[in-house]
Amino acid sequence: MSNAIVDAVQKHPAPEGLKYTYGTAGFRTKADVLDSVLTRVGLVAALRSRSLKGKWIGVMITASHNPPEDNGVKLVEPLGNMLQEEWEVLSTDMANKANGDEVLQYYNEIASKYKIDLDAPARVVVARDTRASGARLLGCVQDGLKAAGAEVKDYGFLTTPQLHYMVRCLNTEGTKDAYGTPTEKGYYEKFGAAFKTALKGKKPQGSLTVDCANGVGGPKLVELIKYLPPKEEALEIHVVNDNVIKPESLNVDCGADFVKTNQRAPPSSKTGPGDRCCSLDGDADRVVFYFKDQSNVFRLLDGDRIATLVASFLGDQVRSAGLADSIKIGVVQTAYANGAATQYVEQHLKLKVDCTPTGVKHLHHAAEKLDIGVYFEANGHGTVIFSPDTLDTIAKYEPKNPGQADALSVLRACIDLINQSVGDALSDALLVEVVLAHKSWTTQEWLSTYTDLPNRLLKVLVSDRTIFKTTDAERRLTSPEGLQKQIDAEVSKVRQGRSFARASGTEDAVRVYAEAATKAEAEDLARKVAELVKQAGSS
Ligand code: G16
Repeated sequence: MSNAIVDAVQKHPAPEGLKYTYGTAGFRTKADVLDSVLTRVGLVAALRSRSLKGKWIGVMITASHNPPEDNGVKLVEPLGNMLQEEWEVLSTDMANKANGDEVLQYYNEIASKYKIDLDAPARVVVARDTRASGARLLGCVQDGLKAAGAEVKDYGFLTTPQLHYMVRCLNTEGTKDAYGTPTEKGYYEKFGAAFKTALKGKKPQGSLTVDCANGVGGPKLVELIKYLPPKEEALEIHVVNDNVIKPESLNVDCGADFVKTNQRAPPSSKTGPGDRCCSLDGDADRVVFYFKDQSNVFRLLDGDRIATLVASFLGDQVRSAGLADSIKIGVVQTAYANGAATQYVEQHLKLKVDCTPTGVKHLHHAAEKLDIGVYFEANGHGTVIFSPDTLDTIAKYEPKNPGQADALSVLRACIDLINQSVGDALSDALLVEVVLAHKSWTTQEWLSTYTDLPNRLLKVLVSDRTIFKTTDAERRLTSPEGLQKQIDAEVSKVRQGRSFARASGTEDAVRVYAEAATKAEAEDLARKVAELVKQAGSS
């Protein structure tokens, strides 16, 4: 095995002078400098599986919302969670070893540090999105996995959440926690059936137009539709921007990131006033909704809105089922959550809000501490997780009257409809449809629950983004020195102002967020903070 590892690593030499980091969502950068990283990730995946006695570990090759020329890779833990932080550090170190001998030495060091039996079985599941570089990078991972002697299941093209689902299913198969059948068909059947049950005969108003960012979500949604109840009885879905034959169109002028960042519909959109639309991102783990109002003004219903809608609905069902005393719901957000959304959850829904740094892993961990944890990033990334005790309570509860029985059956169907291994744009979109159908709400009614504070998100290019260090769930900078004070001074000049800057973990840029009482003030604040960041980043 030792020679095989050295050979595999030498086959994909690391470019000189580059430093790789396992960031917000794994390794992510230009695809043409990733070969060496992918081979080493194969080795780490095999080690991680062996450290967990041969449990299946996932490897997803994707750069999600990034431009077509980027790619990336992330590792998935046995229950579909993001990789443990300790192993992120090991992955970073492994990616930066100079050559085959150093990699082999480090591989053996990890094995001895974690008492890993290198002869034990290693099992790894791989999948990829539709990027042109995906096939080549898959070959690089395969070389690493083969050298490490791992058993490999290659699912071909999947959305990121489908891969998480497969990993969880494979590891729970035949146990009391069995999550589903580990096949694509199994995924569609599970979510399709849950959607039908959760609707309880209610028909969503109008149709839903889904912009698939020209990514893998397109063909997968087309497949999922075959397993949903017929459109005459339930939901009519129009699939747009599903061109995966032209990978250079991925995320270009469409998709969840475009819509959220630019606060407008994809230029190709042909929908009319009141038409309900949503956009997925390149690997279908994020979704945002939107529509044009009667005055043709674009209205965004982002991750914050999905969280408030879902939390209020689940709260209603828990109360109606008679379980309010035993089950508490909480919401987890990041600093990007609109101030008005946070206020609405705390003051109107009367639920607890936690704030964590950006990155699903942080939100997921915080949500795991709650009975029902609703977590969404404003960019549309999120899901709901139910604690084991809560699942047990809901499964065993005997309803006392027909009203309780109804609510309980909706609640149980929602548990199946929500992909609890990770945020899943397809499952989240269906959940939103269920809630709107039950409430008989249009998007306008959903929007009118509260008024967002005007906000602006900017991307600033600097020479070294690593000098931007934060604290307090990324809401304050500790470095470069003095910058936070300057930001505070700008914030104090506008009404209801709030702004922060943080280095992106997926792109080579610093992100600046600002909100204020008016659009003009929010835009001005964002511009000023971006200028301060630019200056600090160039000195
Ligand atoms: C990834 C992460 C998200 C994060 C986003 C942007 O999303 O999974 O948690 O919000 O990147 O992160 P950053 O601001 O650090 O670049 P995706 O959909 O691209 O995988």
